[in-house]
Amino acid sequence: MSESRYTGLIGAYSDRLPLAADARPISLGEGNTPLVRLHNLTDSLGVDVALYVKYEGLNPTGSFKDRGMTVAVTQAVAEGSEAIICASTGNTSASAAAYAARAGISAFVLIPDGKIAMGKLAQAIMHGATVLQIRGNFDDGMRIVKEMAQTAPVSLVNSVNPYRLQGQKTAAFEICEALGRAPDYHCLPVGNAGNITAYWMGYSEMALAPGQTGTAACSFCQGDCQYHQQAVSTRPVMVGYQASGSAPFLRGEPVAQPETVATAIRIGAPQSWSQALAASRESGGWFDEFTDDDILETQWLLASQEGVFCEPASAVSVAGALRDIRAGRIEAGSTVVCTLTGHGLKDPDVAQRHAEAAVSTVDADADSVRRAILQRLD
Ligand code: AN7
Repeated sequence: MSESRYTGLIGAYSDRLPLAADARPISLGEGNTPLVRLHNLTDSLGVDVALYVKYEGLNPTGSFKDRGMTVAVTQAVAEGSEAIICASTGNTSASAAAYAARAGISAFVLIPDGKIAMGKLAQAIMHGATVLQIRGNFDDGMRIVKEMAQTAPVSLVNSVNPYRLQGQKTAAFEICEALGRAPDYHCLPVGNAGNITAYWMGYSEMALAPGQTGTAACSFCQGDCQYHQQAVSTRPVMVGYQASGSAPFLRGEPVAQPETVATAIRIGAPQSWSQALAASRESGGWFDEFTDDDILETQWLLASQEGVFCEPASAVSVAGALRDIRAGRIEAGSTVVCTLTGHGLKDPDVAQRHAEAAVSTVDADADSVRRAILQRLD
């Protein structure tokens, strides 16, 4: 008898992933993340838009990278690989390290000097990866690991590995299943541009060709869930947002010295450049950019008004959606999904910038604490 409990993406979507049937799934139960509607933010804007976040920070290592990593590492192990390598701004290295540990193989991760969030480095270390901090940025690291994959016995698990994008496309499946349709707009942060490429692939596979009939395949039910009978016939407009200091898609060319507080997307030469442009063009989408201040303000807004804590890079998707909703570029009545790519706990340093204003020290007696409560509620 097959297991009915959720066992991760490969269990849920084996029919839509290019893995051999006898490949041993390397899984930590990734995927199946919540789609959370942001009522508070849209109510306070007074707009009639159904705004959702796909909370990918709730994956096993705290980011969307786990979706790609389960498939890439499963394939690497099936091919007999005993070591994986990646360059990373942090989340890919955390995920690669965890899945390598799970598989019982080695992980080598190249990270930019001093520019990755503390939580991500802690993960790579705890999962036993060999961490190589290079005197250079992510783009330098990317160049080197591509060469290593040719000249050393290591499998490359950055998103240039097609199995990564295959895994990541499943987030689009889950969104269609949860909504019973594709959203009108999908907003997400763009760094190396793998994820926007993967979502577009997922939505495209989900959509039925014009004139075709059928149902959206729902893998979690036996054909009797409320959404099962609805056909997914459309694809969303894909909107990509970048940090102003690291915005090659806005500049129209690679950025030599990318900078941003959102270190996850501090990337100047995206590897999936042409695929991301194609997704944008085919879907009628666009790119836009945000300053570090805009990004941090939106991160704070999400955490303090919706209870959703994401890392700075992730907040750029909601910053973008809110701006475009306010401007009417995303019109009233739309259904909008933003991907929150990573958990806020990844980068505690950024959060602590708010700590001075939020923490007050009082004496350890009931009167002092009551006074503080009443003062705050006044
Ligand atoms: C939280 O970990 O590239 O456009 O090396 O960690 O698919 O690159 C991270 C990327 C967005 C951008 N949000 O996604 C890495 C890395 C978070 C991220 C992105 C990343 P892509």
